[in-house]
Order: sequence, then structure tokens, then C-alpha cells
Amino acid sequence: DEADGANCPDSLIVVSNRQPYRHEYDDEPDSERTEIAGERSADDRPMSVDEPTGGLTAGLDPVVQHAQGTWIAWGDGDADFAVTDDQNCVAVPPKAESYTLRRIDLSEEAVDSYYYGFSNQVLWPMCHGFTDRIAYQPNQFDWYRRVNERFASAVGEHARADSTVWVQDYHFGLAPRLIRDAVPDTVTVAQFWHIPWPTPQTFRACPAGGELLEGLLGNDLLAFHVTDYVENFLDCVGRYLPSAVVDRNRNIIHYDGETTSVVATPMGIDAESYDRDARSAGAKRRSSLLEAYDVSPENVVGLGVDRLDYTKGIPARLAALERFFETNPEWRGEFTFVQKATPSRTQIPAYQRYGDRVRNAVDRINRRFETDSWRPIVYTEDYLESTELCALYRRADVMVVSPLVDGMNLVAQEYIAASVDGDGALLLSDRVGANERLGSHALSIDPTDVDEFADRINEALSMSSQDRQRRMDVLRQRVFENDLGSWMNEQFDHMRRLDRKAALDSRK
Ligand code: ADQ
Repeated sequence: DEADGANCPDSLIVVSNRQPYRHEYDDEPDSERTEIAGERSADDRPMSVDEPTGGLTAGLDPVVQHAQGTWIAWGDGDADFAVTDDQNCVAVPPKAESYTLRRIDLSEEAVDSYYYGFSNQVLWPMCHGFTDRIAYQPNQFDWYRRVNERFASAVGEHARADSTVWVQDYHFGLAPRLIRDAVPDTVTVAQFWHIPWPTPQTFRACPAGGELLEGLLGNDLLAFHVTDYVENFLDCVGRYLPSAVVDRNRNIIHYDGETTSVVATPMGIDAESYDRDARSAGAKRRSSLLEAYDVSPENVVGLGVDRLDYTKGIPARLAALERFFETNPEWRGEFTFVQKATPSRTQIPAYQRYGDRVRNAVDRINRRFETDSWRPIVYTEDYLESTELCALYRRADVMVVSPLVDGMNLVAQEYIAASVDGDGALLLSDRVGANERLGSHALSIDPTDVDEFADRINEALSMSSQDRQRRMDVLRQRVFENDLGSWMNEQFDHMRRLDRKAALDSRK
């Protein structure tokens, strides 16, 4: 199951908000990404190209290379449009050009309203069930529609009769129907929705919800991580689009002349590469982060790795750690918890406040328990190279993944793939998509129950080595068998099986 694209459609068009390559002028370097140096813009200013590091973008890039396809995304780099042609296209990867990156130029106002507004302050909280965090202004939806239209018409310019269009995520809820109207009838349109889909009760709070459902039903294939989200989506359509025909046995919806198959395909990671990085020279040495913070090699280490997002449940995790140190004083000085937090969407006030809340809680707990030679919580927002992240994963005796809600959660899988010594323990929230596949062999937690959570930390630390090994064996098998490559193949198999052309022919 190599993720090299051998199984992908002949003519593939990927649509996503984030682009795989970004051109930046060197005078404003971005330390968060690896760079291919030495490029120069037409006006002869030195430039660099950021390339994808990890996750879906890095996984899809070789597939689109193999397909010699087209990738359409927001051009968010300051030198992006200095290198594109008059259609806003550039051939990538740099120096090994094999596919077309079509960049969409978005104004600041468009980004504010479409990305920070409707996508991240309406759809994100709504889909995660945080309806009280929805901050909706009507012009946000107008911009969301307008940006979806721009992406859809770009797809129209690149699509051929045999193209397959694969749309990523919640930034493009309206695009599928718009794409359908902009491309030949024979084109297959598919989408993967990376976050949860809520119940009808929650979805009631979604502004323009009906239009969103209609947009998504422009897809031939709509995929989620787990069956709960599929069920919720079918329930929402049944409830809020009365003229749709929902076939609950086959998970198919007929609406306005189109047929949409809805499937659950849990996403995996490139497990081999985490395994490799964890075994590499850099990772075998002690984690330089732990050295920098003077964590004793004798200490037992717990680890959390999250974006600073209110769905990730970091304050509740810190409360559980505080309870743990309170009730298990014998672990003071012996157990250090490392929290790696990545600032995200910091333009949004709720995210700024969340960051403050987390940092304050860490400081308070550290002041309460720390000694001259030991600090209970090591907290960092620094960017970590993959080898350093893998060194931490490998070193961690206990990994804590405790979101309040999470579509899937890749961090839990990364920990497992990097646990090459096979003796780590995973504490896993029962409210994440990953729980479906991993829950039976992790230590399952309700992330909001402070006492139970603290007990579970104690349980993980006291578990026998055989028990940890036995659980980790099964977890590793599941993560390696269901990796990113097999996830992608599953998508492409579904797309192929739809056989849109045959369906059209039979209608004639
Ligand atoms: P996220 O909410 O971002 O993803 P997650 O699935 O954990 O959550 O993926 C985060 C990724 O970012 C991981 O690959 C992690 O290693 C990486 N990362 C985090 N901090 C980093 C750092 N400082 N340096 C380098 N890498 C870092 C959304 C959904 C999830 C879903 C994924 C994929 O919210 O539920 O699992 O998409 O569909």
C-alpha cells in the first residue's frame, strides 16, 4: 500500500485550502517550514519555496505528482504570484516539475470572512458541537460562497471529460455543486470532510445550513472518518432537506438529479516514515527539548502534542494532571509531563484567550509543585522538526490524547508508529474518531472527568511492561495496516466503483 499514486485516477484535480508549495521572499523567512532555497523571482529578489511537511499535504503530493494532475489552492505566500503564469499556475515541485499548482488569489477581506470567519468561527465550532462559540456575521457566508465559486470556476478551467475532482475539507461546503455545474457531466466529484459531522440537533444552529447540504450533495462521493458522522449527515439531510431521498441501507442520497454515496474511511498516517524517524540517529539520542529543559533521564515522561485549539481539551488535561500530583505525591519529582502546543488561528480572539488560559494553568501548576530540581510540566510552543517530534514520541512512557471532540486525531497514530520500542502507553479520549480503531487497546478516558482521568494516568504509569507491550503490538499492527496509502487507495477505489459514466449511460 504505497502512497505513490499507482492507484489514483488518470486525471486528478485536488482542491484544498492549503497549498503544497508556497513561495516566500527571503527577507521574510518562515521558520516553520523546510525550504528549497535558491529561487529568484522575476524582479530578481531572492526567494524560497516551502514544501509540505507531514499530514495530508505531504501524503497527497506524490500522488498528484504521479498523476501529473492539478492542485488548486489558496496562494498565501508573499511571492506566490511572482512566479505564476497568466492563469495563476506554476509547475511543481520546483526543479522536478510534474504537476500544475493553480493558485487562487484571495484578498485580505476574503480571507477574514471565508477562512477566519465562516470556516473557522462557524463551521468549525458547529461541527465540533460548540454552538455557543459560533460567531456569525452574514457577510461571512457571502464571502464563503464567493470563494467557493472562484475555486469551482478554476476547476471548470482545468477539468477534462475524464477528470476526477477531489475536494478537501470544510472550507468547501458549497463548491461541489458549483463544480458539478462547471464541468462535463462525466466528471466525478468527491470530497473528504476532515472534521466531525454533528447531529441534527446541533446542525440546527448552522447559518445557511440548507444551502450547505445542497452544496455537499453535488458530490458523487462524500467521505467522513467514521460511521457516526455518516449517520449524522444522513439524519441531517433527512431532517432539513425533505425533498432528498435517503437510502439508509446503502448510504446513498438522491437529490436534485444527483446521487451521492456517503462513506466512512478513517484516515491513517505515513506510519513507515514515523517509524524510520524514530529509529534515526537524531531520535536515538536524547530529545534535545528534554535536555534543554533539564529533564532527568531517570524521569518518567508523559506527552501531549496538540494545536492550541479549544477542541483539544488541554485545560481539562492540565486539571487532571494537577489532581494526579495532588493525590499521588510519590510521583512528584519522578514524572514530568511535556506539552507541545502549536499556536493556530491566532487572529481569532477565542484562540488568543485559549492560549492565555493554557499558559496560565501551566504556570500555576508548576508554581504549586515545582522543586529546585524538578518541574512538573514542560510547556513549549516551539516548532519541532519531525526527528525531534519522533524522539519525544519514542521517549514518552505515556501519551495523552484527550480532545473534547476530534474528527480523527493523527497524533495518537503518530505516537504509536514512533513507539518503536513497543512499550509506551496511550491514554485516548473516547470522543475522537481514532477511538473507533484504537480504543480497545488504549486506556480509554472521558476527557472531562477529572478524577477518572487522574486515576487513568496513575494506571498507565503503574501498568506492567508486558501489558504495555501486548497493547502496543496490536495498536502498531492497526496503524501500519491502515496507513495513509491504504486510506488513499480506499478513496480512489470508491471513486472508481461509482463509475459515473456507466451510471449516466444507463440513464440515457
Ligand atoms: P488537526 O485538528 O490539526 O487536524 P491532528 O489530526 O492531530 O489534528 O493533526 C495534527 C497534525 O499536525 C499532526 O500531524 C501533528 O504531528 C502535526 N503537528 C502538530 N504540532 C506540530 C508541530 N509543532 N510541528 C510539526 N507538526 C505538528 C484535522 C482534524 C483531525 C483530523 C485531521 C486529518 O481536526 O480530527 O485527524 O484533520 O483529517
